[in-house]
Amino acid sequence: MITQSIPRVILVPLMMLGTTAAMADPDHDELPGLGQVGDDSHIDQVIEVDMGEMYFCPDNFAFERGETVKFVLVNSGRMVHEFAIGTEETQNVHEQEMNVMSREGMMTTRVLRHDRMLASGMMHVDENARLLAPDETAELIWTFSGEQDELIIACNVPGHRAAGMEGVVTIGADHPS
Ligand SMILES: [Cu+2]
Repeated sequence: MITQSIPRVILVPLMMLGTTAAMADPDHDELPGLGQVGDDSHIDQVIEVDMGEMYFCPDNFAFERGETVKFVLVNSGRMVHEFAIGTEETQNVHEQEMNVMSREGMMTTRVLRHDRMLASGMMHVDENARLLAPDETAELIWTFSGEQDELIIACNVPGHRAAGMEGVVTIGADHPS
């Protein structure tokens, strides 16, 4: 687990890095029910998602099971925003981590402090999420191969999901392979 995580931290540009404290959590990489990181040579559709205060546009997605989607994420807002794919449970865990980051000064409403995240060990690649500063763009390629029929897209920056920054993913019949 550790040997896998360390190279990812080094290879991925800072703006692509997700943020959780779960590096030591043995269950973290399993992402039960969510699916998996997609192969960029086999993308079924590309969807641009505009993120701002306090919305995702679009915020309602329907995919076939096994479909690979490239999300092009654009933070056109004035605040830091996150795009995280998860279930109610994983989003709640992630929100608690984000609360800690906010409290500890690793991020403000408008700025990501990558140096402080690094220093506290709270920065590594979160495969199913991207955290974007204002005007940042990122990509997330995901294969919706998990068992869940419905997933949640959420921004777990403190207060944002409660203010409406969430979306729904419905997963239907199997995608023809
Ligand atoms: Cu947000």
